[in-house]
Amino acid sequence: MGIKIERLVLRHIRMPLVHFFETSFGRTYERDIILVEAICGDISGWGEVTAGENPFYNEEWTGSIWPLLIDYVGPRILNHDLASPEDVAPRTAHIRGHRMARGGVEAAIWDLQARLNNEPLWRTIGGGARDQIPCGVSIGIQNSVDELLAKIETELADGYQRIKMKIKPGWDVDVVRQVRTRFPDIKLMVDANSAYTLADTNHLKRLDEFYLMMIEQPLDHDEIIDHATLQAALETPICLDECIRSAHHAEQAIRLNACRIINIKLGRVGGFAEAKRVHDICQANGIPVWCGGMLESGIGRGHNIALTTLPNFVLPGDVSASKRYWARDIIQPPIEVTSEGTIVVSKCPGFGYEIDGDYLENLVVRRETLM
Ligand code: OSB
Ligand code: MG
Repeated sequence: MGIKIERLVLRHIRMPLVHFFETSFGRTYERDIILVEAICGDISGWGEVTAGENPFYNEEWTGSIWPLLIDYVGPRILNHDLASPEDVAPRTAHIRGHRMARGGVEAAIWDLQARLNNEPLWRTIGGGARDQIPCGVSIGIQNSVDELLAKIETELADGYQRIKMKIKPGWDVDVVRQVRTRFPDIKLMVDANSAYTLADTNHLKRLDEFYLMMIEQPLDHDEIIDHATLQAALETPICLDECIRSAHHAEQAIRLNACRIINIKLGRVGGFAEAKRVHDICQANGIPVWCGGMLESGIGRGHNIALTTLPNFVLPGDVSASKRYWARDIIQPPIEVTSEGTIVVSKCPGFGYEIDGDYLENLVVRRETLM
């Protein structure tokens, strides 16, 4: 039972965050998100492009997504007979990079397939290993250590199972020490978003005394080999994020011992088909994975929940409640976290939540229908 995409509706929406989010590469106050609605007959599937507002996490940004989808991805996907959503990625594989743009369309078509099958997305992608997913939070760089400590306190009170804090040169060892002193027993990790080089090896070794679960992406965004050198010098496990854009990268990083954990992001690897391949390679090699976040709206968040039901997502991910990001989310009901720090996986068709269509339309800054 194949699918033919008759229309792709692109919406660029703008949503203010309830609190700014700061990483080593900058601060975000407001999200500019591109949503993809893939239409077949009277059924719509929804996807979210997870690129940021600037090309600082990777090379993609909201501004690159729009022309890429209109000029390259749309024409290669529309009105073709697709035997399954697995056929979407190969049709755009000769486009270099731009995995988030391609992945947003791919995810929309998986969601469409799930809705055509009248089943939850997690079933369509072959997940379903758990009916609740373990959740952590990613806490940005704050204006003061006191603010960071207060935020951690609030997140722990809400039940979250692990705390990730962002670090950068000047906001690292001393801040982590204060967090560890105050919270000696929590599951704690750090994420550097590529802010260091091998010249910082001795400095990064000082983090070993804090028995962190992992240090995420300390070195350059496309540098697997230096991570292997650093991992050999550190006790703390390295987790790769930015470096892993494909299953092939995962295989190379594992072969070189460049990391002991991998963060899988749907957009970064170009969609569900590649995310599953990364998952499978990690599983076969005893490398645990968790689902990363890109400050998604409820649509991308719903996709992340489905992804996290694959068996090797054994560590708490950066998939957390809607209210941590948005005064009002674009889905109904908003995503909530239990007092045990889990999200109960929806059994509704598709990604499991309703689009709040009226509210969504209020947020649209531009729209384009491709057919
Ligand atoms: O490196 O994981 C990251 C947000 C934007 C860009 C990169 C990252 C992040 C996060 C936020 O850590 C995770 C989330 O809460 O969505
Ligand atoms: Mg990261």
